Amino acid sequence: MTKFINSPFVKEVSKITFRLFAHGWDERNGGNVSYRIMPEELADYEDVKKIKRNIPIAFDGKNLAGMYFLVTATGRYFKNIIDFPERDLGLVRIAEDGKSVDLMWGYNDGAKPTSEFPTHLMGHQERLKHDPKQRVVMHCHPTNLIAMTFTQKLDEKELTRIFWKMQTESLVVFPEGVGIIPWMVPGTIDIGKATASKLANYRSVIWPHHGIFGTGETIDEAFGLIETIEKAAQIWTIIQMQGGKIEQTITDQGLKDLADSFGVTPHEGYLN
Ligand code: 2HA
Ligand code: ZN
Repeated sequence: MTKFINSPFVKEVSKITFRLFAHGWDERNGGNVSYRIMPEELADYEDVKKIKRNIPIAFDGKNLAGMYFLVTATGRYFKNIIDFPERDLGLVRIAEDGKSVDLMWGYNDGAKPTSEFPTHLMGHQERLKHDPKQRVVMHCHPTNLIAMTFTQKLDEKELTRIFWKMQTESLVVFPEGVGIIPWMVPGTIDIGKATASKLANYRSVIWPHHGIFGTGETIDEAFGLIETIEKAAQIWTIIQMQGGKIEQTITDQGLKDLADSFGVTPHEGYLN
């Protein structure tokens, strides 16, 4: 029997939150991560068997009852989680009635799940319909991407096409494109619903003037998706700094050839 603090799950989330901070994408308490853990993966950990506390949540998670999530705490700094995982992370199980979670491990100074937990749960619920292996929802504040939400039209097709043309890798990593919601107040059920509705068609959703949500089967996949979108936004930003004049770019035919070669299907209607 081992302690959950030594599990690969706690290590992975501790490391990725520090890396998100180190990128400058999670200032102060910005950002949140939730990671679905399978009950059988918890069998060997002696300290996750008893309910430590019950915490009400502002969302009806009945459809997710019994599921376990390792979740960053509200108000905590991503730079600190790596040093205080048992304080700033919690392993929670969605209670039977869906209106609360049972704390099984962590949050040891009285913390609670992220303010964006309803959005995370709605996001998991939606993505699970499309991918039964869905496990991670990740939110952060990537700098160049946020800047582009001021200067570019908030149009999914237009922004996706810019990102696809900024680097060859983009189309391969997010052939479905990027979803965008209007600016909304964070931490609400409404922003959760809007985000989840976009996750029906996209694995990433941009929150204008705020940040991005990325999803995936693994921490690496969710992070890699966000990283690739932010890299495209960074290249776009540097192009503007170099004067903004485009001498040549990847053509639509080039992107179609790329998609064929990598066996991915670009979002219908996004290429001419
Ligand atoms: O967790 O980033 O959107 C703090 C936030 C809220
Ligand atoms: Zn945020």
